[in-house]
Amino acid sequence: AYDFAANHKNSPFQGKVNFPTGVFINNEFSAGSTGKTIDLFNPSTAQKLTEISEGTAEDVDRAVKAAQDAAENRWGQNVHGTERGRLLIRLAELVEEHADELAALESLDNGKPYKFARGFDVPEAAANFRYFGGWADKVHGRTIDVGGDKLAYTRLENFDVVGQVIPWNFPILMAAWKLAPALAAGCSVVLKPSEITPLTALRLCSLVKEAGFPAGAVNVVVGYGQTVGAAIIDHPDVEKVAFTGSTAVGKLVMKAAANNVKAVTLELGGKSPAVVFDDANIQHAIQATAFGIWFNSAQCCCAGSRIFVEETVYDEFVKGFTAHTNTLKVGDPFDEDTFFGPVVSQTQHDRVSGFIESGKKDAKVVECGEASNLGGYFIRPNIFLEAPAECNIQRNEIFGPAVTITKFAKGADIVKLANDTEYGLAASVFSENINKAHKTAHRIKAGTVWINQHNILTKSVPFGGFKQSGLGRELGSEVLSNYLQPKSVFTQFTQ
Ligand code: TXE
Repeated sequence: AYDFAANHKNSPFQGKVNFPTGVFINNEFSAGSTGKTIDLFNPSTAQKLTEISEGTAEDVDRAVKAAQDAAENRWGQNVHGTERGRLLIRLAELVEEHADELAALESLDNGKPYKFARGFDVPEAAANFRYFGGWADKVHGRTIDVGGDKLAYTRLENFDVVGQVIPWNFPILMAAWKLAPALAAGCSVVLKPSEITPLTALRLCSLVKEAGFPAGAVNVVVGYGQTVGAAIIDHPDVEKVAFTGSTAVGKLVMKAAANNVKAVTLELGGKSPAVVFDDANIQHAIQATAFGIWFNSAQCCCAGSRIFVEETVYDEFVKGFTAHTNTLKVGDPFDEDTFFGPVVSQTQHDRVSGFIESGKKDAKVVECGEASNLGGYFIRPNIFLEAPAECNIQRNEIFGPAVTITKFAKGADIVKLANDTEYGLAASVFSENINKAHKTAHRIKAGTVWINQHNILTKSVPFGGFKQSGLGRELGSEVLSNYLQPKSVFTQFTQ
C-alpha cells in the first residue's frame, strides 16, 4: 500500500492506499489480457510511482460484452430513472466520504495542488453525480397533437453501450462529467482514463460497485490511446463515443466513428481570449485573468491564454498581473501555499518548454515565480508581451504556464482579434459597462463567454466548443441529449 504519512508529511491525508490495478469489468478488477504493465510517474519527483496493468483491444471487447449484457438484463431500460438517480446520489455520497483520499491520490498522480483537488475536483465530481442523479427520472418525451384518429409521442431511449475517452488534466472530474449523465440516461459505459493518470478513475470504480450499480453498467479499461482508445472508438457494438482531448486526436475519433455512423461528441482544445476593456475593475480583472490562465498550471482546455488589454490600462494591467503572478508559489502539491504544481508528464514538460523557447524568439518574456529545484516536471509561469498575432505562441494551444498579453487600441474592434483562432471553446470579457460586456459576449464565437470571470465551470451550465473546439455539450441538461435518442411512436386508432 502507498503510505501518505511516510511519503508526504505535509499531506492533509495521512492514510494508506492500495493502488487499484488493472481493468474493471463487470464490477471486478482484473489484469489486462497480455499481463503487460504501464509505468506511472509522480510528476513532482519524476520518479516511478507504480505500474498499472495495461488493457488491450481484447479487454475492450470483454468490457463491451459486459456493458451489453448489463444493458439487456440489469441496467438501461430495466432500471427506472428513480433507481438510477438513487445510485448516482449514493455514489456522490461515497465520493464525499472518501474525498481526502481521492484528493491525495489525484494530487500524487497528476501533480495538482491538494488544496485544489480537495476544494474543487473531488467535490465537483460528487456534485456532478448528485446533479445528474436528480435528472435521471426527469427525462422524458412528449406527446404531439397530430389531429384526427392519431396519436404521436416520443420516448427518449438511451444508447445501450457508450464509449468514453478522457484526458489527464482533471482525471476524476472528467470521469464524473462523462459517467454521470450517461448513467443518468441509462447507458452502460466503457471508459478509458488517460494512461498517465488512471488512479482516481479506478478508485472510483470500487465506489461504483459499493454504491450498488449492477455489474457491467460501468467498465473501465486503462491503456494507450492507439490501442484501447482506438478499440473503443472502432468497436461495432459501441453506439456512441464521447471524447475529451486534443483536437488532433478528436479528428481521428470523428473519422473512425464514421465507419459505423456512431454518434460522436468531442470536447477539444482551445486558445481562449480574455478581453480587458479600460472601464473594467482592473484589480479584479488581474486576479480573474490570472486565475483564468494559471489554474491547474494552465492545463485547462478553456484556459485564457490570450489576454487582450485596452491601451489606456495596459501598463497598469501588466504591472499588476506580473506582481500577482509573482506571489503564486511553484512547489510541492501537498504544501498548503503551493499554487503551481508540476505539469503532468515529461512529454508535456518538453512540449510546453518548446513553446516557451519559441515564444522567447518572438516576444518579450517576463519569467515569474521561482524555478523549482524539486526535480519534477515543474515550469515557472511565463508572461509574453506584444507577441505578433501570427506567431507560434499566439496560434497554438500551449497547455502549460505561458500566456500572451497584447495591447489593443482604444475603440478598436477587439472581437475580430479575439475570434482570430481556429478554436472557440471559451472567452472572457472584463468591463463594468453592462451593455458593452453583453454585446461583446454575443459577438465572440465561443461556447462559453464569461463576464468579469474566467475558468468558472459548474455542473448545471453547459460547456463545449464552437469551431474546432468540439461538438456537443457537456454539463447542464444539454449533455443528456448526447446519451439519448428520441423514438417516435405514431399510432392510428382503428375504432
Ligand atoms: O492528448 P491526447 P495528449 C491538448 C493539449 C495537450 C495536447 C496533447 O494541448 O498539450 O492535447 O496532450 C487518448 N484514439 N489536450 O497527447 O493524445 C489518450 O490516451 C483514441 C487538451 O495527452 O488527445 C487520452 O486518454 N484515443 C485536452 C486522451 O485521448 C486516443 C486535454 C487524450 O489524449 C488516441 C488533453 C487515439 N488514436 C490534451 N490517441 C482538453 N480539451 O482538455 C490518444 N487517445
